[in-house]
Amino acid sequence: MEPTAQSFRGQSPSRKKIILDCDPGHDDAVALLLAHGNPDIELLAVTTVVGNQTLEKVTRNALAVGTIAGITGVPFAAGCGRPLVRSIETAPDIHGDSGMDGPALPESTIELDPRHAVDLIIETVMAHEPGTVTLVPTAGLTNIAMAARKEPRIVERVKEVVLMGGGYHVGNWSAVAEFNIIIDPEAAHIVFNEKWPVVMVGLDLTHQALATPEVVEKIAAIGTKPAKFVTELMDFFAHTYKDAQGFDSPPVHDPCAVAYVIDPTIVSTRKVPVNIELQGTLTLGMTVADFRAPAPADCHTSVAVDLDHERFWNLVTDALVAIGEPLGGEGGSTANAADAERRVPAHLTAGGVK
Ligand code: PIR
Ligand code: CA
Repeated sequence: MEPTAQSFRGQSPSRKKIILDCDPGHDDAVALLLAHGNPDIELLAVTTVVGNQTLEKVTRNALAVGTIAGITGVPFAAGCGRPLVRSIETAPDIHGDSGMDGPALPESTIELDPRHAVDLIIETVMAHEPGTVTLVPTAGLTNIAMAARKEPRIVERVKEVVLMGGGYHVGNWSAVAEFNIIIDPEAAHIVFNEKWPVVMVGLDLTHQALATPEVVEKIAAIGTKPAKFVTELMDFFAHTYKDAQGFDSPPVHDPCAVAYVIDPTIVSTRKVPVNIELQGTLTLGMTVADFRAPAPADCHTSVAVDLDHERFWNLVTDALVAIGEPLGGEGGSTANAADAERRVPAHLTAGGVK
């Protein structure tokens, strides 16, 4: 079995293989840095989808984070530029006009893979042994739903889907709905109703992952450029989260899903049926979780409940220490920005998805 890609630590059969499907996004950036810097994760691919900002912007941001972290040999591909049914809804009040406002972003030295993210996800899952690839979506579920529909065999082949989204008692985009679910509820309905194991790392859990001043100080003390980049991200995120949602410290949602994959003892879960509300007038996009005992024998969904805050942030700081100072990485792609411009996949520029 030949992995299609490897991250900077080389191959190891014991590492957990993941595909990160994201919309960077301040917290997506931290998720990507954690996935790259942690020795127990093998990052097979990074895919992007419209969400916090347009597909074009979040893709640029993903490449910039990959460049800062020195990621080489991992394909980055752009996916869907709009949700399945609804019109595009972005989150500039939280993530700014660029989708990742705050730090200055470098020109990317990573060349975007020409494949559509949906095809890259399918090809990557099908190229690995059954039960070895975990999907980690940290954005709307459009790409994942499309992949399941285009190649249904991935559903039994994927090890599990560990997604950041939803909330069994909390909403952030309506009284009862979370952003990643409500921006494409039909896609979420598809993903939650396929019979693969789904772990919902929702707001109930991620609102415990606060970047407190002590956490940010610890990150700043690392003193490297990627660590400084994270403190600048957190500074912007703290201000918008205070203004828009009244939080004293911002919740850093997306790396919680990666942390669960690395060490499930950091995130406790409960097995409960979850479905997505598509009809409600007040409750569209709600992740309806049924906590009545006992859970049915065929229950394939679980929800994240409690976070070990200290061990979670230790994973993040350890990953940043492991990454060190890279910007662009060594021995990686030599593509310059003008080359990258010429090689932008057609689906990223065509059809009004900007
Ligand atoms: C965070 C997000 C969107 C809106 C708000 N208010 C806060 C993004 C994050 O990137 C995360 O994946 C998820 N969506 C949290 O709702
Ligand atoms: Ca996200």
